[in-house]
Amino acid sequence: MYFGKQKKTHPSGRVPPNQNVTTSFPVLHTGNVPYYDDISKWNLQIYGLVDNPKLLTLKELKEEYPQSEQINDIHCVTGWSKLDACWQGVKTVDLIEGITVHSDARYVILYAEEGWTTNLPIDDFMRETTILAHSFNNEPLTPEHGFPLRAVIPHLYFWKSAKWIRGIQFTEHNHPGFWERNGYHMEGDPWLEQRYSFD
Ligand SMILES: Nc1nc2c(c(=O)[nH]1)N[C@H]1C(S)=C(S)[C@@H](COP(=O)(O)O)O[C@H]1N2
Ligand SMILES: [Mo]
Repeated sequence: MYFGKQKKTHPSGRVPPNQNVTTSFPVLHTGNVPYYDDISKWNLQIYGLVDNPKLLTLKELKEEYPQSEQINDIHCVTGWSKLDACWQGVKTVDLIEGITVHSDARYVILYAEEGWTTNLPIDDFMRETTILAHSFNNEPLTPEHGFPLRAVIPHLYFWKSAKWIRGIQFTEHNHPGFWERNGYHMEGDPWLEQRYSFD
């Protein structure tokens, strides 16, 4: 007989263990919500182990890349899940078209405003479902939810989904980001409950 901790599961099968579905959209982050005087000065830097690093403006991202919609479920490590979140933006598979990533690149570091970072394996970043979103429900992201651009990596806990993203670095080695240095998991698969690195 098994006397271990009982896992709470959701009848739909869509919700990872020990998560509760919310219909609201909680705001969660450390640090300040950035304010932009002149959004034309904003840019996204793509660099590291690539042949051709890029510096993209918001206008370029919206006008020169295929625009996609992704409807997905998001799961925060603190226990809330939100089903059918609807994002518009550029999928990472489309973003990377025309960029040659070196074969020794195995990880991606996402940089946000105020030096916040998170890290993940390149395969997770490059999944078909990963999107850099500028809009939610067809409206520009609100400042609290990441305006002007955030990552959405739905199959990992939501802390990997950097709001206010400014940089994407391809690296050979894994560098723990902000929450990862504070005990969160290097990978963060909600179905495996990879919440903390000492699990
Ligand atoms: N730049 C930045 N991005 C971040 C965070 C942060 O502290 N800074 N927190 C993460 C965490 S823990 C969560 S749960 C989600 C929350 O996104 P939301 O506020 O849009 O719900 O953002 C993630 N992205
Ligand atoms: Mo979170």
